[in-house]
Order: sequence, then structure tokens, then C-alpha cells
Amino acid sequence: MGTNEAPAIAGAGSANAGQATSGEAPQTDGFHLVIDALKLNGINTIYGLPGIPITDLTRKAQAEGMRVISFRHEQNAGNAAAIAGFITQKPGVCLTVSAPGFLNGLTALSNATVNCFPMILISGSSEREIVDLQQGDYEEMDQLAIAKPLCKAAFRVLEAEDIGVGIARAIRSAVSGRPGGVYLDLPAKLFAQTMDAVAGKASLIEVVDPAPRQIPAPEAVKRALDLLKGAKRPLILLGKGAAYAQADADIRALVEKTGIPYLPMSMAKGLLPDTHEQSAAAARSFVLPGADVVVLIGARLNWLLSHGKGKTWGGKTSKNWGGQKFVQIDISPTEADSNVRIDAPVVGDIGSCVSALLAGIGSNWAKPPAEWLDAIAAKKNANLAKMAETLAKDPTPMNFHSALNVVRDIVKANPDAMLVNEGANALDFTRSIVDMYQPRKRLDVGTWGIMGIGMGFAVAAAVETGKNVIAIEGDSAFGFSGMEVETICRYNLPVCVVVMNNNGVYRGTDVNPTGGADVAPTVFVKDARYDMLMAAFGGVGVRAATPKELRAAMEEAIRSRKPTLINAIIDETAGTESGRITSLNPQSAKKK
Ligand code: ADP
Ligand code: TPW
Ligand code: MG
Repeated sequence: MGTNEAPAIAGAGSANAGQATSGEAPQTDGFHLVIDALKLNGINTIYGLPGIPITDLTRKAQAEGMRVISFRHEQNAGNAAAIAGFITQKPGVCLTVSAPGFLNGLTALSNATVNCFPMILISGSSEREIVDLQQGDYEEMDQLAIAKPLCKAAFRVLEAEDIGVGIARAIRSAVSGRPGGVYLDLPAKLFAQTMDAVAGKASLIEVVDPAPRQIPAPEAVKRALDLLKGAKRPLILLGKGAAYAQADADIRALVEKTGIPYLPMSMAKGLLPDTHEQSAAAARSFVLPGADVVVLIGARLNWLLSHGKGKTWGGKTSKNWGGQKFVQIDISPTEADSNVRIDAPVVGDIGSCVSALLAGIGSNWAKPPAEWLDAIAAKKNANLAKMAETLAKDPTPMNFHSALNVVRDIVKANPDAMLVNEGANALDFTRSIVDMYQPRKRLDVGTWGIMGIGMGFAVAAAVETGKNVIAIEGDSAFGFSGMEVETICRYNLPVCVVVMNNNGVYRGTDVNPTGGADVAPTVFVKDARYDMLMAAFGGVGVRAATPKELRAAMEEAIRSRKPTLINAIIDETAGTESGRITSLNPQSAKKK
């Protein structure tokens, strides 16, 4: 940095610009202060898309040694930043242009917040004095106001000397307490502001202890242990908060020392290997209504857990409570009682809470009654045997099971590969068929069940971990971010996309009831060649109609680490409406 960095807007200096113009004192500017502040805090990657007013920020960031991953649509860059945050516990940064670019990134910011992933959306914005008088500036929009209700915190920096504080506040807000998305608004003029380089450096903040431990109260830990001691049919539920917390060894010790069966939520799969003998995943519909005390670790009792009540939990109607008592370990004190009574809330960070529980458990904790464990084992083994039978079939055309049986083997042989997953049937079948063996390897549609995370997550998973990435995508789901296969090829990332091509949303068999020329709303072009899309950008495209072809293509993709897209031809009649959540689909009561 230095005096050759001429401000793009003449005279647009901050109050400090005056002192900066005197003599030969080296200067810095808004561009460099943003870059330096991020780097000072160990943030070395930006996911974004250039344009006014942040084009030069992307160039200068790259020049200063940051990795700048440029996308084809901001939503995908935002999803990449969000999942980078989940994987690393450091906020992922997404950088966009003003109004439309900002709005494109906003879905990802909002989704990150809902999922408790730390990210920072930094958007350039237009000139305040014009925007605020609504005089019609280029890409005019009051971005800060729009972002506020959709994220955890939102800030704007107007003066170059405040950039350090702005970035520090954004980082702390994203990762402390319950993690989430933060919006940082940087008006165009800020970037060109100059100030004395020494003063600029001094204005930056290296955030100390950005996500401080939050130690649970001893009486809360005791209350939880007392409740657990009396349990006859205890169950542990691991959520993605537990995966995020990176307290893997202690969580495993808690499960194993207590001998309590556990259920992993989707993104907690692999926290303990899915093949662990205490996993009750294959007996889910037995253990939820059967349990008497349930320990929630970083999992909310939202729709994914039927709100902790109703038939799933043994309640008589959808409103009835099943009678379970709950321990809830969560960093957010207001999460308790959100749906049903929480008898023992343990508020703190999961690492501290689990280690406090472990200390209280000691070495001679009584295992759960054999009656409970045996009943679970019987259910589980019966269900696993049924599944094995289904997976052994080799129907023509290939269906979800026979295709995913291949993916299951490939993941087993490559347990450190990252798995990205979206779709409806393509999601639900993958979740139940493909075992995970290591923590934070499964990345999916999360709390909203959002489509479109696929390629953004895949890019970040590859960039952040350097591991092979396997993305199992419904053909509809893939379409939301499919253009990023160019990005995958451009950065030569080891991503193997498998499109589960059943010619449409849920199924490819719907017909237009009017007999008109338009196809049904859920149906796509038949036998679409998604593989050619990857080939168009220099990657490897394969059409696989049999498990054998799929296996060969996946093995080669893993071996070569070349960008690969496998168009897996799936029986178009195989899927069900909305996959596993058919019951949430409103149906007209009116009979024709
Ligand atoms: P899932 O969808 O897997 O059930 P959720 O997203 O519903 O998981 O729940 C995650 C929970 O984990 C949130 O309530 C969040 O507050 C909590 N959480 C996230 N990180 C931590 C942490 N480090 N310590 C404690 N709780 C955490
Ligand atoms: C942002 C609604 C849920 S699942 C899905 C849609 C459109 C696609 C299902 O088809 P796909 O999977 O991917 O081919 P499969 O295997 O069942 O055929 N827009 C957003 N998010 C959601 N969840 C939807 C729409 C939806
Ligand atoms: Mg489909």
C-alpha cells in the first residue's frame, strides 16, 4: 500500500484525509484497511462476485495474498461463505455489489442465520446522501435496513478509520453466542478514502477470543445429571450445533461412558460413525416415542423433530406431548421451552457443557437398562436387514436405492470426503442410506430444507478442506446453482457432482391434466444431458445408467480429483411427493 493508490473519487477523503495529504507520510485507503482487517483476523478467503463498487477490492485482495473465489451468482458465493463458517468456526466472507448483488447474497445470509452458521455478507452500497433522499442513484437501495431483520446483526461503516471496528464487530457478532449471519454495509466512497498508514494500522483490531467459552452453571449441570440418573429409556439427540462445536472427543466420550443410545440429526451424522453400535438411527420411529429422558445437544425441537410432540413422540394427536422429559444443551438461553417444557436446560457452549457433564458422570455411571437397549437393537437390526435386502437389488432402470448403494460404498472407502446433498428424494434417501464416518462431512439443506446450496457448499468444502467433495444432487436441486460447475472447473476443484436424474421435481411422471402442450409443472426435459454441462467447461462428464457405470465414474473422479459430473439416470417413477415430508404438503379437501 502507499501513495500510488490514488483515490478513485477525488477529494472523497475522511476527516483524516487532511492530515494525510501533508508531507510524505505513507497513506492507506479503505480498500486496504478492509483487506488488512480481515487478514489480521485470520480471514484469508473471500467468496464473491465483482462489480461496482467492489471490483477493485477483489483485485487488491488477491494482490495482497487473499484467496478470492469468484462465482457466477452471489447466492452461491453466500452459501459457500456460510458453509465455510460451519466447517471452520471462522466467519465465511461473501462480497457482493450493491442492490441486486446484495439481494442475491441475502438469501444465503438469511439461511446462514437460520442454521446458526457464522458468515459476513459484505456489500458495497451507493451514496448515502442520494439513497436517503431517494434521488435515484445507481443501484439505489437502503441495504442496511433490508438486511437487519434477516440476520443476526447489521453494521455500516462510513469512515475509513472505523473499518477496524466494523470488521471486529462483524466477526464477534457472527461467531459469539449462537453463531449467525452478519451484514456489513460499505458505501462506495469508503473504499477510496485515504488516511495515514500508521494511524490506519493502529485502527485495526485483532479480535481476542471472538467466541468466548460459556461455562454452564453447576446447578444446571447437576439438574441435568439428576434427571438422567433416573431415566429408564434415555436418548441423546445430536444436532448440527454439536457438529459445529468441534467437541468431538468429549461428545463421543459422553455417549460411550453413559451407554445411552443416540440419534444424529442430518448434519450431525458422522460425529460418531453411523456404524457405531449405540446409533439408534435405524430405529428412529421406535426410540422417539419410547424414550423417557431426551438429551438434546445442539439440536432444536423445530419441525425436523416434530416440535417435540405429537405422534412422532408418542402423543395422541399432533398437539399432544408424549411425556418425555428433556435436557437441552444450547448456547441460546431462549431456545428452551420454545416448543415443549425443557426440564433441565444447560446453557453454555457445547464443549464446556459436555465436559461438565462428563466430569459429573465420573467412571461408574450405570448403563441404561438392558430392556431398552435390547429392544432398540432388535428394531435396528430388523430395519438394517430390510435395508440391506433393498440395497442388494439391481433393478432396471436404476433407482435411488441401487444408485445410492454405490455412493454408500464410495463414502465408506473415502471417509474423509465431504458430502454435499440436496433434493427431495435425492436428499432423504441419501441421508438414510449413506453412512458417514467423520464429523462435519455431511453438508445439506439444513433447517429450511432450502434448494440451491449445492454448488456453493461444494466449492467451499473443497476450498476449505482440500478434500474430495461428492455432491449428491436432485436434478431440480442442481439447477438452482448448476452454473457454478464453471467455477468448479475454473478453480480445478476435486468435486464430483452426481445428478440423480429422474426427469423432474420428485418424479418425472406427472402429466398436464388439460392435455395441453405444456408439460406438468414438476416435469423437466427427459434424459437431459447434465454431464455435457460439465464437459462444456473442460471437466469430466459421464452418463451413468447402471450402478456399475456409476461406480466406475465415481471411483475415477475420486482418484483423479478432476471436476466431474455424473448424470445418474434414475427411474422416473421411483420418487415420492416431497420425499419424506409428504405430510407437510397441503392438499385440497375439495373433491372434484
Ligand atoms: P439440527 O437441525 O441439526 O437439529 P439446529 O440447527 O436445529 O440443529 O440446532 C442447532 C443448535 O445448536 C442451535 O440452537 C444453536 O443455538 C446451538 N449451537 C450452535 N453452536 C453451539 C455451540 N458452540 N454451543 C452450544 N450450542 C450451540
Ligand atoms: C429455494 C421446494 C423442495 S425439494 C425440491 C423443490 C423444488 C426439488 C425436488 O426435486 P429434485 O429431487 O431435486 O429433483 P428428487 O430426487 O425428489 O426428484 N425453492 C427453494 N427451496 C425449496 N425447498 C423448494 C423450492 C423444493
Ligand atoms: Mg428429481
